[in-house]
Amino acid sequence: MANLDLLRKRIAEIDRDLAERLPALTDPAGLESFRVEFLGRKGRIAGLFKLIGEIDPESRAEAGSLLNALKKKATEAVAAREKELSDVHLEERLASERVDVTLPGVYRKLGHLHPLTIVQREVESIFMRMGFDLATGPEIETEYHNFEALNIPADHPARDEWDTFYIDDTHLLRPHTSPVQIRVMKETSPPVRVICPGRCYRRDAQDATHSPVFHQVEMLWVEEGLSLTNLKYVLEAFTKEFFGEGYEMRFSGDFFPFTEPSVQVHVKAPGSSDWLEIMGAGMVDPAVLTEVGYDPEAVTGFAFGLGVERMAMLRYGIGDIRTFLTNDLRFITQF
Ligand code: FA5
Repeated sequence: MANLDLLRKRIAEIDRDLAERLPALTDPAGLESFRVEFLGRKGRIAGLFKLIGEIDPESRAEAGSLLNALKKKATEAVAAREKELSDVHLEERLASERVDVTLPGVYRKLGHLHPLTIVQREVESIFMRMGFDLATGPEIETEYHNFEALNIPADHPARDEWDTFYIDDTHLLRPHTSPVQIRVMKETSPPVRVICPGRCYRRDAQDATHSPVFHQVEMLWVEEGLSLTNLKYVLEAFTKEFFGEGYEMRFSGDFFPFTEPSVQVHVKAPGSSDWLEIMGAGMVDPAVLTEVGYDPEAVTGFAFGLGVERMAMLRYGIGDIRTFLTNDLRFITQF
């Protein structure tokens, strides 16, 4: 036969267990089995409620209120511990996932243009501001555009220098951008004012100023009444704008089958004693104008073929053309 004293004893036990065991629980699963043990339908507190029927009738009301108080206290204690655990968990997560927004970000270094691209684009933009159009032609060129149309027949000694890498019997990697002149003139009637940038290939042995693969920018201007004086003016205006003050330019006679007269242009950097050849140029040969269907009595023209690598060497003070091609980051990141 249960009595109130016995019940009080059991309640005190549960009270003690609550006080001792609850704070030791650290994970949600442990807390849940604790809850089931004490507050579940078959739990220890429910078991005490079952005893009420065995208690003296006059003490049952008191027993009921004692047990209700216990149940309330246990429910609140479990809920409080549950909240504590989730707070601790949250703090741990916050600590481990902490982001210091004041740290510098992780960023990918942006690349930049190759010095040859920078130079080529600058040459283009100078001439485009002077009213020139841009034109391009194929790197695999026909013998006709590369030689015959440029007044270089099969037996002409000038072929030796420009006979390069043949793809088949009639196609070769172009050794200069001059064939683009032919393509442009065949498609348009005068006046013509174009620049034609592009890659060229030669049998040249590699040295400090020669590379078997290099870049040229071709310039062509055909109109009524143009003379060598106009060519000289254009070249002087261009080199002055490209290099700025202090650079010197020198013209000397040369020979190209497709220009008459022909000149070569050298430039010297300030403080340097070395002249570097940057281009071949001249008045377009009447034979070339005739070949493309122009009337050499009505129009005259001039052209040049400019070496992009040489321009970059002069501009940046680079002594060896090979540095453009070696992909050495110590060099390339300086631009
Ligand atoms: C020519 O290629 C002519 N087509 C230029 C021309 C065009 C003359 C229009 C008249 C009218 P040349 O072979 O000199 O000419 O080459 C011109 C420029 O290209 C040279 O001054 C040089 O700056 C550059 N060049 C030539 N060969 C190489 C090479 N192997 N490596 C680097 N640059 C080169």
